[in-house]
Amino acid sequence: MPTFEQISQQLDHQAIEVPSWAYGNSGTRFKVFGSAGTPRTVQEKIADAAAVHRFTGLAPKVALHIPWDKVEDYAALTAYAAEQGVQIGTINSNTFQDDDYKLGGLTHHDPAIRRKAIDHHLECLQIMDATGSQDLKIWLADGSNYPGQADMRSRQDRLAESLATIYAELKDDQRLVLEYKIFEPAFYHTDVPDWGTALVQVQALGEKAMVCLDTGHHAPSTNVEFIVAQLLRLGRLGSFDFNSRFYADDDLIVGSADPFQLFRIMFEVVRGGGYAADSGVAFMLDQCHNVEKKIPGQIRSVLNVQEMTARALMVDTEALAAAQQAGDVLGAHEVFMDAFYTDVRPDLAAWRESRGLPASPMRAYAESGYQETIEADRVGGTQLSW
Ligand code: PSV
Ligand code: MN
Ligand code: MN
Repeated sequence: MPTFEQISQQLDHQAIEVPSWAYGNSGTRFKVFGSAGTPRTVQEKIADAAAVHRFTGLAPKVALHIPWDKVEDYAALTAYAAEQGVQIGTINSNTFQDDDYKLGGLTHHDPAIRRKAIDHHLECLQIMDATGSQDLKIWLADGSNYPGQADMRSRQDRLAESLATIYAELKDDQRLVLEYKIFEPAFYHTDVPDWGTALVQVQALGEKAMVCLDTGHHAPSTNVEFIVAQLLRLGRLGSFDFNSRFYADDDLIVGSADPFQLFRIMFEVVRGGGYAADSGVAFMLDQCHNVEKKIPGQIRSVLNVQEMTARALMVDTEALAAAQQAGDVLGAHEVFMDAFYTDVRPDLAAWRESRGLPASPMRAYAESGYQETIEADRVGGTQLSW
């Protein structure tokens, strides 16, 4: 097995994009709990995202969600982010909170509603021009609750047409990334429920259209790393929305429910070339911190991704290939598990120190006083939800 020393340089270029909405208050449909220090402005969300980067060196970009993060002046917001030491990353559209979209957005039977949803995406593209963002990420709540309610097939055609209209406006260096999700808020059918549908739709658009894999968006027991392998193989894995789940789209801290799954995913990412610095795969988090503190929640998340990446890089691929070739079932499995069971935490602490970062970002954050400062300062105004 390679030593940590042998793989450590490959950790240098790791970059994880954090979601602005992780710093706002969130909850379930039962209750959204307020919490001290929660941002009241988009700038405060960006400042918190920048704190995650300062303590970990792992999170140089923050993704925005429009209209949650709508501002007057995006050039000024971009400059503010740069002052804080981060960049604005993916722009996420939102067609799921407006009454007009009750029966759908890009798939709606009424051309006027479809036009409104398309125009929202064109506005997102303009924001990307101002922020220098590369990706427009589209997740649709579109679907239906009852058999017979909607014509599923014509909705696919309308979706293709709407996406093509948006795609036509992309600049050369911009991408459209389509995210699928099995269900919720629609409970009978969803218009982009799976990677197959997302793939078919993006392949019809062109080279600049990719698929986003949110780890919480599959049926229980789905082999998610197989989907990773397949999308990478086809050159269509645009991004991840990392989180973990016990039941459905729980949006818990990535690597908390199933670290082994995260390891398996990162192994396929490395195996398929998705970890290369120029792979084009954006590694984002899509999480909510309903009961835990948000900034440490994000720090824990990026550290979990780093830890499983290090372990995945340590798989002895030569020994693995040899065992596979020899048909040595348990030998191959053992090679794989050896890397998973390797505790890289002390090595990662030393790696951080050698790069001027705190050995324990969690402890350094707790001792920094940042949390106390924001809790004292951010009184008045309205705490942001998502
Ligand atoms: C939908 O469940 C989703 O995963 C999409 O990425 C949305 O943009 C995001 O959650 C909002 O939290
Ligand atoms: Mn998501
Ligand atoms: Mn989700």
